[in-house]
Order: sequence, then structure tokens, then C-alpha cells
Amino acid sequence: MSISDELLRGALQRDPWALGKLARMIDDGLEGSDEALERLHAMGGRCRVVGITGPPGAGKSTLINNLIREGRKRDQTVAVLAVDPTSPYSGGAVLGDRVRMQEHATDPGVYIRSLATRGHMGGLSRSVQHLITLLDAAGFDLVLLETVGVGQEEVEVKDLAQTTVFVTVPGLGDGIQAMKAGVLEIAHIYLVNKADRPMTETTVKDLESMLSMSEEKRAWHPSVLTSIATEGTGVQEVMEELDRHYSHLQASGGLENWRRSVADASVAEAIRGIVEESLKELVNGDNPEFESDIDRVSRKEEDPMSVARRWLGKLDFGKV
Ligand SMILES: Nc1nc2c(ncn2[C@@H]2O[C@H](COP(=O)(O)OP(=O)(O)O)[C@@H](O)[C@H]2O)c(=O)[nH]1
Ligand SMILES: [Mg+2]
Repeated sequence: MSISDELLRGALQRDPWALGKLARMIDDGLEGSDEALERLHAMGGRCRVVGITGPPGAGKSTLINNLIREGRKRDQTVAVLAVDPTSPYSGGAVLGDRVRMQEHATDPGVYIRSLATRGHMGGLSRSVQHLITLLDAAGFDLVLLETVGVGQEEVEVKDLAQTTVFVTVPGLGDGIQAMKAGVLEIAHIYLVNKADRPMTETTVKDLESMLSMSEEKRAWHPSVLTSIATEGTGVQEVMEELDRHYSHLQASGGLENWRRSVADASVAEAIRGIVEESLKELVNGDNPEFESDIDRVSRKEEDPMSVARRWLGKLDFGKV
């Protein structure tokens, strides 16, 4: 099966079924996906991408549910990509969560997709890049990326966002541990959710002093906000801070830098994909010359690096 114009048209009209199907086809690298991505790439360039990251249970999905509502109030179309195995969108959470999300299930201005952390042909980051290209072309104003923020792949995914919100809860614990581990050095907004719990003020102060200790002189000073996502308290302020950061990006040239760094990552990812494809063909291809080189390496007559270099010179990447 190849990607049809009809499917592409459906996706561009934000039909959830068409979006889901096209996303899967692109993910599987089906015939026509390169061409589809080429067309989609040219159509986009306007959407805002916001990363929501933080430890499991901090309230990211609940916050996102509220941000969707705020976005819709402002007449924005909103898409959510949840890279979180415990995300309620995937049905992995308690019933109550899923019911809450139902609120947006029939709204044509909202699209929610859950991504497993494994099983993407070219890795998670490439899948998310392609999905953002698709959602951007389809005219979504706001794309919210939910990640738990652990592991290299997720850090790469986080870098696809223009603004990152780090969600934590009172009492430090996991959140600060994650930051100490260096996984989450740079968020633009820090949010202490579950502010209905004790220790909220202490946590805010701790975060603020941690941020002020960071030696680097940055043009953007991250603020620490609080929220009670289950009640919708503080969500408006998060939305306003998101706007403030976006204006800052526009004024400081940060948006251009972001576009360039995403382009950089996408091209690198695409090159990696092409090389991997060629390699797969070679290894599966029963190529006697390749097999004999493998034999030579196994007999220690030649080293792997020299053989690899020779083959890289020989491969016809243009064919992939
Ligand atoms: N007390 C309280 N519970 C909250 C708040 N926000 C979310 N929760 C609850 O915390 C749990 C985890 O929330 P969820 O949004 O799934 O967290 P995620 O794993 O970060 O996406 C759920 O049971 C929510 O109802 C809050 O502000 N206060
Ligand atoms: Mg979640």
C-alpha cells in the first residue's frame, strides 16, 4: 500500500483517522512516505511546540488536559504527543484519567496520540520529528509533547520543543534527583504541581535558589510557578508564561536558532536512516564480496573499521 492523495488530504483536514493512519505509514517507512514528508515539510512552519516533562505522577497529563482547554478557549487547535508509557491516553492509567480525557475526544480541534517508547523504525526522535512535521502541516497551532524525561531518546525528543516546562511536586524527591542527574538542565518554566499539598513553598524556594545558583548568564530567567492541575488552578498563569517565553524567543532570535537546531537534528536523523537502510540491504543481500570481507575480519586479516570505510565508499546511498 502506498500513501494516497486522499489520505494526505484527510490528514491535512485534521481528520483523526487519517492523521493516525498516515503517521503509522510514515513510521513504517511505507512507499511514498518520503514524498509525503517532502510535501508536508513545505507546508508547515507555524506551530508552537511545547514540551511538558517531569517524573511520572507529577501531573503532566492532568496539566495537559487543562492546557488543551485553555488553548481551545483561545480558538487554537491543539495536538498532544505523549511519549509516556503510563500516559492515560494509552489506556495505561486508571479509569478516572481516561474519562477526564474523553472531554476532548469528540473535539475536531484536538488530536491526541500516544507513542510507545519502543518499536519505531528509526527511533523515537525521528518518529516525533515526522509527527510534528505532519501536525504542523495540518495546521495545529499548538503541539504539546509529554515526556517523562529519562533516557537519551527522551532528551532528544525534548529538544524538539521550543519551550520546556518541567513539572514537579512538593517535597523535591524524584524531580530534583532527575535534575541532578543532568537530564533536565534546561527548562524554561518550572512548575510545582499539587500545590494543595504541604511543602509547596519550600519546594518553590529550593528550586528558585537552585536556579539562581546556575552561574550561566542567560537571557531568559526561568520562573517557578505553582498549580493544582486537578482543579485547574494556576493553568492560566502557565499559559501566560508560555506566551511570554514565545515572545522572548521571537525577539531574541531564539526561534530561528530552534528552527536551525531542529533542521540540523532532522538532517542528521535522515542521513542515519539512509545509511541504516543501505546497511540492511547489504547484510541481508547475500553479497559474496561483503561476506568474504566479514570472513577476513573474523580471521583477523583485516580490522572492522577499514572494512567499514571501504564499504561506505562503495555504497550507493542515492538508491535508498
Ligand atoms: N492532589 C493533587 N493531585 C493531582 C494534581 N494534579 C494531578 N494529580 C493526580 O496525580 C495523579 C497523576 O497525574 P497524571 O496527570 O497522570 O501525572 P503524569 O504521570 O505526570 O502524567 C493523578 O491521579 C492525578 O489526578 C494536583 O494538583 N493535586
Ligand atoms: Mg502522563
